[in-house]
Amino acid sequence: MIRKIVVYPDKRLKQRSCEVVEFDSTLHTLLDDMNETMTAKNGIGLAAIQVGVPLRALLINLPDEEGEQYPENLIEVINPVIVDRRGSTTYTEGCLSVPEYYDDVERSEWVKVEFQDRYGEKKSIETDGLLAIAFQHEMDHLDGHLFIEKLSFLKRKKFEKEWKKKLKEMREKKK
Ligand code: Y12
Ligand code: CO
Repeated sequence: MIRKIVVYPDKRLKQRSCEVVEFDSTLHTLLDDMNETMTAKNGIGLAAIQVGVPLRALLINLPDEEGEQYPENLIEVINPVIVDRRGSTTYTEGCLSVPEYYDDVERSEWVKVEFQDRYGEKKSIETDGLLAIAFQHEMDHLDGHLFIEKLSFLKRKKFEKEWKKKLKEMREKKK
């Protein structure tokens, strides 16, 4: 089932998500629905809070060089922790909860992440490039942070002004 995406400035996006303790059918349905929602919205990453569920669960599915996404490339990540990080890199990020806005964000270039899969099995990944960026972006959601918080003061001010205008236009269109 496709779930509704929570959009900025919804206050749910600011909350810290809770650790997953039950690796049961409710979690599996959530992950399946998140995957369906992410695919339907052309996303490459999605955290549970973006569909309104405050659990430390996220998905990443990076496209290949042709821009195609494949189910076998889906990574399901539960209770992740970054245990090591190195370097720094900048990438133009976007987020399904802040649609149509993209900006440059600086993050660690390489990360080692320990997490669990949907069955509670412990996993570890060492990665760089787009996957490292996606892990960091999605893990920020678990702590109630959005990429727009990393913008400079002036860029953030400009964003807030444009966003208010956009929300007003959307509300007027609905009338
Ligand atoms: C690198 C940078 C950021 C991430 C986090 C995951 N971000 C996304 O998956 C962003 C998706 C996105 C998709 C959009 O397209 C549609 O909604 C159809 C989009 O455009 C609009 O909203 C019009 C914006 C963002 C991982 C790796
Ligand atoms: Co996001």
